[in-house]
Amino acid sequence: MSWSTLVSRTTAAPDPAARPGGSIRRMSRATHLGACPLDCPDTCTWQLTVEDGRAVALRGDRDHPFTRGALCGKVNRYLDAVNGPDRLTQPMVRTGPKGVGPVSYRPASWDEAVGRVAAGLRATIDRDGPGAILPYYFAGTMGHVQGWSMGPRLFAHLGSSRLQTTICTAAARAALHSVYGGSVGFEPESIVDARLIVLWGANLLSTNLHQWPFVQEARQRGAYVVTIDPLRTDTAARSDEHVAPLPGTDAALALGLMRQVLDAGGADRAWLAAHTVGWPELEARLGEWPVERAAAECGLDVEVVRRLGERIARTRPTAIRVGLGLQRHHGAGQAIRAICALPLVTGDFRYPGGGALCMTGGHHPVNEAAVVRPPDMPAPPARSVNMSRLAAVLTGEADPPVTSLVVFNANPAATAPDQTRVHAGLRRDDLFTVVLEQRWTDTCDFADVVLPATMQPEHLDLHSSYGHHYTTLNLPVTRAPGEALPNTEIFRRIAAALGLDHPRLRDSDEDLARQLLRDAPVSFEELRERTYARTTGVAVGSAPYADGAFPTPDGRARLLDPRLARHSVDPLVGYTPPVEAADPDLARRFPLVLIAPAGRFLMNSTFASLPWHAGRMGPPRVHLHPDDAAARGLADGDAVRVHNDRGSFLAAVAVDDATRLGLAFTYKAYWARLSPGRSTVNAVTAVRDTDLGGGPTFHDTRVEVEPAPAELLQVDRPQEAAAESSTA
Ligand SMILES: Nc1nc2c(c(=O)[nH]1)N[C@H]1C(S)=C(S)[C@@H](COP(=O)(O)OP(=O)(O)OC[C@H]3O[C@@H](n4cnc5c(=O)[nH]c(N)nc54)[C@H](O)[C@@H]3O)O[C@H]1N2
Ligand SMILES: Nc1nc2c(c(=O)[nH]1)N[C@H]1C(S)=C(S)[C@@H](COP(=O)(O)OP(=O)(O)OC[C@H]3O[C@@H](n4cnc5c(=O)[nH]c(N)nc54)[C@H](O)[C@@H]3O)O[C@H]1N2
Ligand code: SF4
Ligand SMILES: [Mo]
Repeated sequence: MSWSTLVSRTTAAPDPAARPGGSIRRMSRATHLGACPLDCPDTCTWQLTVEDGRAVALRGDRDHPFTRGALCGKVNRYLDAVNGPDRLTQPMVRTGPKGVGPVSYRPASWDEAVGRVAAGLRATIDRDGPGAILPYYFAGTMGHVQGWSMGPRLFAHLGSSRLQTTICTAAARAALHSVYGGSVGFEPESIVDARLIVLWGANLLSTNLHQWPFVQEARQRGAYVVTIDPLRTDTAARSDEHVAPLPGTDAALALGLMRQVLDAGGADRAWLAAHTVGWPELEARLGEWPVERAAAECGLDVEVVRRLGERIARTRPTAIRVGLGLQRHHGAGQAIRAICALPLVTGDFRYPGGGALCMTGGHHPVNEAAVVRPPDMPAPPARSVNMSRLAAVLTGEADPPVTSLVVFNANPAATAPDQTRVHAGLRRDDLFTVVLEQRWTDTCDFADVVLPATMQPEHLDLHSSYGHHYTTLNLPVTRAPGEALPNTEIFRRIAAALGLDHPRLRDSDEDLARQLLRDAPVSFEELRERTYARTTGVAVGSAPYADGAFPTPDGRARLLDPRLARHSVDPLVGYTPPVEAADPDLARRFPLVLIAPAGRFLMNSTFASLPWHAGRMGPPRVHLHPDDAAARGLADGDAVRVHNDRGSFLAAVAVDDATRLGLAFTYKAYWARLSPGRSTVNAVTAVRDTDLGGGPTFHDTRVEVEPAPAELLQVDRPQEAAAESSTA
């Protein structure tokens, strides 16, 4: 590996001159390598320039083999978030009603705040048992240390409810586990060798930017690129072909394509016989899936499906990059299974650049389970609670009820489905809520105690990636603002205040990183020297499953999986239709299907309050096909209320032929407290599980839009947000 001589290795501790009250008073300037912490498959290595303890410049690291230099637009402005005037710098305790905002809070010392947290948790334990405590966390940082170690460890030791972390990839994980034995697939850098690339429900230019140059390289070598997406995204527009199925019908499309491959003589029978189970059963089922049926189910022209099937049948290698957005429908498990089955039928895993890839996580040997539940630390049995059901859990579904909620690395008041009920649950008087945050979010509005957390330049973390094969170490190199502390340290303090004295609850961040790396082919020391390393044992450009050897017990991929019958899922690869989209009665009342994919300048709800990012996103909009807008007498910019039986949100109409007739879209993860009417798209999304994995169904939603008075779009922005904008 080559290194830029301009880049100094980072040290574990910040420059002494940077410490508040430090006695050395000289100006220091150094550039350090670190990792972008965001929930993005790319996990970029970055170069952070620090001057006198403060982060002053950020750029991509050109030497990184996958991310190769440029950061994305939103993270080019990451220092707005780090150095923003709105960073939380002190613990805050509630003095007024819930749901109002910072006016209901006063600053407190760490001792007082942590004392309150311990007392609140202790009251729940004494009254309702430890299972009535629910930790709620997700991928605000993808870091294993600040995300998935000390916090979950503390709650496991207490016997709190165990969080099923389903909000994003549960259906895909379950499906990948069923078919391939884990979250594995083709080697992402090998895509340059593909002759046909299918970007299936994946908007690379917004959400997996650094895969795109590899796709372009393949194209220069003659590859043809097809995007399968109900919307003409930028990625679709820049592909050679765009296929726009109805949302939630991907399994039907995959079955039709497999049938066409079979009819065209493109099935690799020898490879199927050697390396899969269930091919005879699937072949029989494909008899029921002529392209005409698939096309009708997907709302596509028969010739489009036939031609794509023929192209796949004759093109080796074909690489299918599977996005995460397509799994936010009820039939997601079957959809991902069927898509993953397609390259098994064609034998594509035989070739570098062939096969399917949804997530690379299953290749990385990071030892998370053993860090959360170390063998030498007691962890009583506990019930599981599905995070995607938070609205229901907080409003009656949980028995016994949840009476303490500890939120970190997540903003469920904005991002969880059925927002009206989420907010009602969070408002409960008998719920004690603690939020660890970097800035004041929607969820902070409902907290009893808000604790200020550090950001990436200020803490240690370890990142594997779900889009490539490198693991990156990030060391603290700047001083945190005010009294902000790393999540890990906050949990160590809470454990101590609770009187818990197990030594595992005192492990340092470096201890945790070493434990996480126990099974990895790279040591903490090596990473401290090199920042990142390839950690999966899969060579660049290789075909890891050319000879089968999938991580299933017998090494075979599964087209038939009898274990799924336990979950009432068809053991054979097949099709589960969406729920709301396919409901004719509901369609009469709510004629529009609504999806809410990722916005380019946000990262879920992270950045939604920052002036630059909010400015690039613009106000919430609902994009309607021109004929849908015309049928309702709506013009571009008109104010509408988007509603169904669960709730509503206000938005401006964007008349947009990037979508199909009957399909509306908006971008996910605006903040309610900064939105007109204080609600977002998640006011209309449902608590409903995917067929496999218990994931959410954000895109399986029906709505209607109706005109609203224009003045309702004027947001009464809370004071602190207004102050922030004026500094832009
Ligand atoms: N800029 C930015 N990047 C992000 C995020 C962000 O919010 N902003 N979020 C991050 C997170 S948490 C995740 S999980 C990933 C998500 O990464 P992606 O999966 O790439 O992102 P999405 O935009 O959710 O969905 C991708 C595409 O799927 C399409 N889609 C929706 N329903 C269907 C369907 O039924 N079938 C098909 N074929 N396509 C469908 C959408 O129109 C969308 O264009 O991105 C990560 N990266
Ligand atoms: N309608 C709709 N809703 C969706 C989706 C959709 O497609 N449509 N997508 C869903 C998906 S894919 C996902 S992954 C979820 C994501 O939803 P969330 O998990 O809620 O993610 P974010 O909104 O990014 O919120 C993360 C928060 O963590 C904080 N944070 C970051 N790092 C740290 C840290 O080190 N310490 C602490 N204490 N806090 C930190 C950030 O400031 C931020 O407020 O949203 C889901 N919601
Ligand atoms: S969000 Fe993704 S693309 Fe952007 S800098 Fe972070 S890892 Fe790279
Ligand atoms: Mo996600």
